[in-house]
Amino acid sequence: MTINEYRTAIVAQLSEYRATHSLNVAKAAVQLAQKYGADVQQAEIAGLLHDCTKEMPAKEQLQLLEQFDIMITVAEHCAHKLLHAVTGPVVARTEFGVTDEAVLSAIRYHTTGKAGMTLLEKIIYVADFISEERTFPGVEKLRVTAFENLDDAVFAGLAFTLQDLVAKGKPVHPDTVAAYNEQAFALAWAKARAKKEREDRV
Ligand code: DGI
Ligand code: FE
Ligand code: FE
Repeated sequence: MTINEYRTAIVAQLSEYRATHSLNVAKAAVQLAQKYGADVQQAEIAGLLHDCTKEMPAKEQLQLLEQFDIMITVAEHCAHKLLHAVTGPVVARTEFGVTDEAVLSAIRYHTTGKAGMTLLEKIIYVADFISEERTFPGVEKLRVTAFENLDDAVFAGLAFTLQDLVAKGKPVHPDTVAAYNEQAFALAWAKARAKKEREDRV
């Protein structure tokens, strides 16, 4: 399928709100890909398709996963909002004919993130946050950060999600925790080393 065909199919398949969101995420993903030297076409396709199963009823998504022998964990069982990231790549592959594993993986981890994200995965994770129609407090600052330092934007997104989930007493997916800790430990480690170097100098 061409990019235009993906776009038409997504607009036909999703509600007006979700289609607009998908077009906006694709647009932000393209801009981020240009800024950070990622493949623009992969970014656009992943952006367009990232929420392709978001409006499929949970029951149908669970059936689809059973049909394809895909295991989910207690986290997805307890939070059905997480299912669309697991079923998204299945539908992207079977209905949209996407075979590019990098694109499929960006769809797979767009909701939780994970430790060791690729550039494309980071771009889709951040594009989903800064998408034009988003209005949450702090989105303007995140839009600026996204084009200054992608890792900082990923970290801010993860921290925002964590705070929101914890405030509501909801379970946090282990991939979200791992993604957050990867950067949190790296920052803490860098700080500890800098402190030691300062101390060693005197
Ligand atoms: O699909 P979108 O609305 O565009 O955005 P998304 O795929 O990031 O989904 C966001 C929803 O998923 C939001 O309601 C928070 C929820 N979510 C994200 N990470 C986690 C999570 N829910 C749980 N329980 N645990 C997580 O780690
Ligand atoms: Fe999503
Ligand atoms: Fe989304």
